[in-house]
Parts: sequence; structure tokens; C-alpha cells
Amino acid sequence: MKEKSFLMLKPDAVKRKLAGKIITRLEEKGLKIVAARMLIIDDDLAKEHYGEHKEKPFFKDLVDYITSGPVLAMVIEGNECISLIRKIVGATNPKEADLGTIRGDYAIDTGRNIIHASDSPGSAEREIALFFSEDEICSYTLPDEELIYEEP
Ligand code: IDP
Ligand code: MG
Repeated sequence: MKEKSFLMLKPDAVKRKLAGKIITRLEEKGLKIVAARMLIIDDDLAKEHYGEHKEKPFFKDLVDYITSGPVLAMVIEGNECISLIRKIVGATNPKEADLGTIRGDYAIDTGRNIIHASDSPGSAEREIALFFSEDEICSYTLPDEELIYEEP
């Protein structure tokens, strides 16, 4: 089933110039970027995006981290891509993330784990709507979709 997920390269990924490498991994997997925007998140948007964590001890550090520089926000489309992208991203704590995942290969500390990805269809819908309007999301077909999916 075709799904859309929200993915965001955090300020450390952008400043460490890892954006190209990470985007290449998604493209090479066969996933499709249908929206992308670079922005500096303000406090209000950070608190709303991470609202589920507002009672956590790391919440203030998380808001400071995510607002500390530009992020690259994206919408990615693909079959069952929400759980697939979580696997590609790896565990929240990069020290526990498998090698071969983005966090496992490029990050060390949980508070500098370089990338965000939606964890469920409900969060994907909520997060996409926070960062993008409907008309910013592109609908198009990749020429190689029949090489990636049995039933494109
Ligand atoms: P996720 O990004 O893998 O979905 P969540 O538990 O939703 O992980 O946490 C959101 C973000 O909050 C993490 O990606 C990480 O940047 C930060 N975070 C989570 N737990 C901690 C912690 O214990 N210390 C510092 N930062 C944390
Ligand atoms: Mg999360």
C-alpha cells in the first residue's frame, strides 16, 4: 500500500553536510521524494512537532537542538514506507542502531541523532500537515517504478 512519511534532516545533519548522502540512500532504495523544504524551525513549531515529549526531561534540549540551524524537511512516498523508513533510519540511540542504518553509520549521541522519521500513519499525517500544504506535495511517477514494485 502506498504511504507518505515525514522525514527531516536535523540541523546537525545539514551542518555536517550529510544531506546528499542521506538523500542518495533514500533514492537508491527506490523511495520517492514528493516534497522538500529547508527551514529554520521556530520554538512554537518545535514544541508542536515534539508535543508528545513535552513532559520528558530532555524536552528543552530537544527544542534547542531542533531549532539550532536549518533542517531539511521532506515528504517521502513509497509502498509501506513509514515502517521501512524507520528501519533505514535506525534506533533512536545511535549507539544501539544497527550499522547500515543512517543513525548507526553517521551518529553517536541520542541528542544528536541527525534525522527524524514518522513512527506511524497517524504521526505521518500530522507531521506532514505541520510542515507542508497540500499544494506543496508533488504527484508524479518514477520511470523505474515497475523495476521496484511488482505491482506499481
Ligand atoms: P525517534 O526520533 O526515534 O522517534 P523519540 O523517542 O520520538 O525518538 O524522541 C524524539 C527525539 O528526541 C529523538 O530523535 C532524539 O533527538 C531526542 N531524544 C529522545 N530521547 C532522548 C534522550 O534520552 N536524551 C536526549 N535526547 C533524546
Ligand atoms: Mg518519535
